[in-house]
Amino acid sequence: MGSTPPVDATPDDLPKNPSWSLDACKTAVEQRLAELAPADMKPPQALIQAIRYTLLAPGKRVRPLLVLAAAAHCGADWRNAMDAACAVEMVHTASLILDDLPSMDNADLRRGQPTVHRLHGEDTAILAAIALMNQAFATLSSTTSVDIQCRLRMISRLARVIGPEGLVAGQSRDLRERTGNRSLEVLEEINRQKTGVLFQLSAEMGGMVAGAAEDRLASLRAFAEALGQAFQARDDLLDQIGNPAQLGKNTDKDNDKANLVKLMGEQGVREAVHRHTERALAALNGCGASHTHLQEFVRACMDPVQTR
Ligand code: GRG
Repeated sequence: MGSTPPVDATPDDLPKNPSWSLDACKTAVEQRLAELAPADMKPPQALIQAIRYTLLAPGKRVRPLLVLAAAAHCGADWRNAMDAACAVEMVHTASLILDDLPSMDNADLRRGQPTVHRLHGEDTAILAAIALMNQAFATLSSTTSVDIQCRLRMISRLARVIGPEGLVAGQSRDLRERTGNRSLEVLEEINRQKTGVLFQLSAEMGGMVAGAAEDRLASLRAFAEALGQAFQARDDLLDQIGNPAQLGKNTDKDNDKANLVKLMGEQGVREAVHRHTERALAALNGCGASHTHLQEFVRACMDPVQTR
């Protein structure tokens, strides 16, 4: 398997990652995504255009950067985690396409451009989402930068995370349990299923690529669970106070459902974002590594919430 470090290596024993920076990683992710979804793929042109239109649109790339930061945190060369990072971004992009459909959030703006179904039709949007999900599995199964056991573990985790007990469950509950009094516990459980599970998977995959031991994977999962709560709370707040031109997506989509802002007020959500972020960073303590990569990642993806 080439450069995956031994399981018992500590990050400080290992060579430093080559030219680590979030900007360099983001550029590399976008280049690799374009290679993994090339314009000359065989499927019908309309489908390829829809896939590339949404996958290569200017997303923040939070989840793939988390995969790479977690891999670097555990001492791996982040480039070995690139295909895993792209697989997660494909699944996340598929989830955005589906979330935007008329039968779900009925959105017309995403990543600063018209949603896929508005531009390419609902049929093509659904097929593009299915294609992206399967492309994610194909990418993980054929990556050459990790060994077969690691590939199988990642594939198995991905299947579980997006399946009926994960992402799909979170979305279904969010849509079906919109009204009435949703307690903080219920909202946080839905947010964990809707957002936290992909964050956890991202951090865990980075650790797996690095050959991290189970205790380190557990601390990465705890870190990412808390960060997922912070990120979703921040997203809920931006839905209420952000502006579509800045965010590149529709706002006020949560108005008809019980949500964190209604439950806690703006200030309460800001405090929750802070609390969960601190909890995330605390989860890394005691795992014996320096947290530079993940701290930098947290700073970048949790920048202070903008207001109108
Ligand atoms: C099985 C792939 C699949 C999905 C089915 C539709 C669905 C279930 C889940 C959608 C869940 C969802 C939309 C959660 C919201 C997550 C969230 C905070 C999205 C915004 O993420 P950003 O801000 O967006 O990282 P960009 O565009 O920057 O990537």
